[in-house]
Amino acid sequence: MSATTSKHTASDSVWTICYIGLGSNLSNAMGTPTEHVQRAVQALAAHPHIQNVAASSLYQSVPMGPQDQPDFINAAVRIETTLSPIALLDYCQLLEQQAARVRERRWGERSLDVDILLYGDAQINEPRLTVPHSGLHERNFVLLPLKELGAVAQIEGQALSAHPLANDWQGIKRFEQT
Ligand code: ROI
Repeated sequence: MSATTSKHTASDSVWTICYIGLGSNLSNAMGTPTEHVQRAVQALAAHPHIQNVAASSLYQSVPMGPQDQPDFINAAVRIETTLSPIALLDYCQLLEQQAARVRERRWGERSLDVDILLYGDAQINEPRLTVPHSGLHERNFVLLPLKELGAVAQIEGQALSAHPLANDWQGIKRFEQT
């Protein structure tokens, strides 16, 4: 988005750079995994308090957790927002509901996960929200799209770009639409 079409105005409060993780491995009446993820990116960009949205490629990854479920479609999104962390979380959870998310088994299939991975350099430990996201450092399906977006962060004391899992392509590939 160019400066002239940016939603930023001088009277706005601070725009914080955030990274959001998206994942889906379940089709339902609302769409396929790819559609769930792409619709979430569009809905983030449409929010009046979110601007300059950049999405990574789509990735196809083997499930972490029970193996008797379909591969996931994963992506990460870089946004700038004036929303507070909890207001952003509320919006992420609304997007999950709009994808008709139902909780089946633990670590099982889901139509859409929308997770706040990083919120500026904030460290948040609240009942509803942990940032940086607690699983971030052990998931290459999160770290690879984050690295593609040029995210700069310390993950468990190590630069994201140098993190072994952020360079590990085992079980994950870029998703090519057919
Ligand atoms: N596995 C993969 N590959 N991608 C995900 O997004 C994902 N999300 C989850 C669990 C069930 C832990 N496994 C995943 O929530």
